[in-house]
Amino acid sequence: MSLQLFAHPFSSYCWKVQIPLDADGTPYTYRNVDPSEPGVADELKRYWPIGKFPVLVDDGQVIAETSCIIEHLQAHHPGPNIWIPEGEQGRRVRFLDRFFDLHIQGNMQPSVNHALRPEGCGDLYGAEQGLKALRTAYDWLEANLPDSEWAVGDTFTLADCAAAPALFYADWVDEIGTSRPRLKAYRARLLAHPAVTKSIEGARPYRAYFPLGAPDRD
Ligand SMILES: N[C@@H](CCC(=O)N[C@@H](CS)C(=O)NCC(=O)O)C(=O)O
Repeated sequence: MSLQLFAHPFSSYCWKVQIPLDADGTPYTYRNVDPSEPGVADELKRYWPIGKFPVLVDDGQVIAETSCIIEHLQAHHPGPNIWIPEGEQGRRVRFLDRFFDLHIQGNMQPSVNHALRPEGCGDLYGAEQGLKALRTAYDWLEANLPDSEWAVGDTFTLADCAAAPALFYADWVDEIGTSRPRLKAYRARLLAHPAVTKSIEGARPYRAYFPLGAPDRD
C-alpha cells in the first residue's frame, strides 16, 4: 500500500483529509506543495491538472475532492472510525459536510481573496456579501447544532472533519463571538480533538500566509 497526500499544511481543505488519516492512524507520505519544496506542486499538476489540493494518490490512482477522498479512505483503508455512517445519520453527515464547505468555507473565502489580491484588484462588495452570508450560516448552526458532542451524535464523522478547518479559519475572518455559545463551544471541542490539534500545530509555521492576521487566541 502506498498513499501519497499532496497537500499544504496551512490549507483548510488539506486539514479536512489529514484529520481522518491521522485519527485512523493510516500511514501516508505527506507531499508538501509549499514553494519551499521544489517540484512537488508540478508533480501534483501532472496527477491533477486542476491543481487544487489536497489530492490523494493511492498506488497510482488519483483521488481529488476532499469528501470523495474521505469516502475512498473509508472504502479502501478503513480504520477505527466510521466517517460516513449508513442511513439517516449518514445523510445528515453528508448534508453537514456540504454545509461547512459551501456556507462556511465558501463565504469566508471572498474576504480572504479580497485581502490577498493586488491593490485595485480586490472585490470588496463580494467580500461583504460573503460576510453577511457567513453570519447567516453561523446563526443557522447556532440554532441547529445538536446537544451531542459532535455534529451528528457522539461519533466524530466526515461532518466534523469539514467543520474543524472551516470554523477554525472562519473565526479568524469573522469572530463567532459570545452571542453564539453553542457554535463557539463546538469549535473549541473540535480544536481540542488530537487529530485537529496536529493539523493546527503543523500549520503554525505558515501563519504569516494568512492575510487577515493570525489572532494569538488559537
Ligand atoms: N472542493 C475542493 C476545494 C479544494 C481547494 O479549494 N483547495 C485550495 C486549498 S485550501 C486550493 O487548492 N487552493 C489553491 C488554488 O485554488 O489554486 C475540495 O474539497 O477538495
